[in-house]
Amino acid sequence: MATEYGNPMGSGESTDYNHYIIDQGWKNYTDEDHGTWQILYNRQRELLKGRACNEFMDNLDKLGIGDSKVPDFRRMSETLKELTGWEVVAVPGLIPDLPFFKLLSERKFPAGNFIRKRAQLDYIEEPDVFHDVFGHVPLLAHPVFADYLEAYGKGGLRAHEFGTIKNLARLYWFTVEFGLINTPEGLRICGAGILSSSGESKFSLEDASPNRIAFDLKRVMQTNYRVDDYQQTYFVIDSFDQLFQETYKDFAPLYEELKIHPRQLTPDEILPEDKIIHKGTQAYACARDIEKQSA
Ligand code: HBI
Ligand code: FE
Repeated sequence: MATEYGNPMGSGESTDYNHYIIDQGWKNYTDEDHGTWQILYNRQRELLKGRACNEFMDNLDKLGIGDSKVPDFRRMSETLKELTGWEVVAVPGLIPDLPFFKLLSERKFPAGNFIRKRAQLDYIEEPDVFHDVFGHVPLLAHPVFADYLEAYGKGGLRAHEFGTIKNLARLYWFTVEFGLINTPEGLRICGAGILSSSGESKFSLEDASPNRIAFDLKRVMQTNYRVDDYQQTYFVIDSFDQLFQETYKDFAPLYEELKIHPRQLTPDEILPEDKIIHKGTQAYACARDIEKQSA
């Protein structure tokens, strides 16, 4: 569909991307599907005690996201709408950047409606309903995070005009997907990619291998990430307020600067100006690279 990118935002017209939205088809989930949800839910719920930020755990219950069945988007959205005005809409999997941003800018969170098979409990290539709902939806009930994600969607439409989607995508990756947060009780997880992964829930907080570095907007926008394995660097925010404050501004000057002085940092790089919380050994990443070479 070539028309997807044919009508850039900012031209004054708005494109209707609602055709990406499908019916969740809740009745089509099989007993095995609900069972898969149950296994994943119970495993993460246990693992995330003392690891996930409190805002995540509290909102999971508040939204009625429970262990017994794949949540019904319509019912979940009723509660979510009352809390922050967000709703969850079903999509068939990954959708192109522009419709993704457009939906976020309208406080509609696109969630995959399918659930992974039993053979892929620990790794999937496209975001499924467990990642999208268990991982992402609870924080949409947090007022400040809710505003942040809407602003991100609007920012995405602008980044498209500037040709800086890659920079902005890194912000999403290192916060919404793989972010950590500093709390009075210590480091906690807030990123959905970690919250929905049993292995990375432990790895991100406890393993000596990855770097843990204080969040810095420009730095994050210059940092390449891995999509095929655990992250080599995690960025730590101090609060959702900080995240919102630092990102709720016009990125145009920053984009200009990034264009004039382009810099791409490798996933494990450390800079002299970084505020390091933990300097990683990178032992895990090194071992995995050797494994992959000899495979
Ligand atoms: N589509 N369904 C879905 N979920 C995502 O997280 C997603 C997407 N399309 C694009 C995208 N993410 C990213 O490339 C943006 O963050 C840039
Ligand atoms: Fe995600």
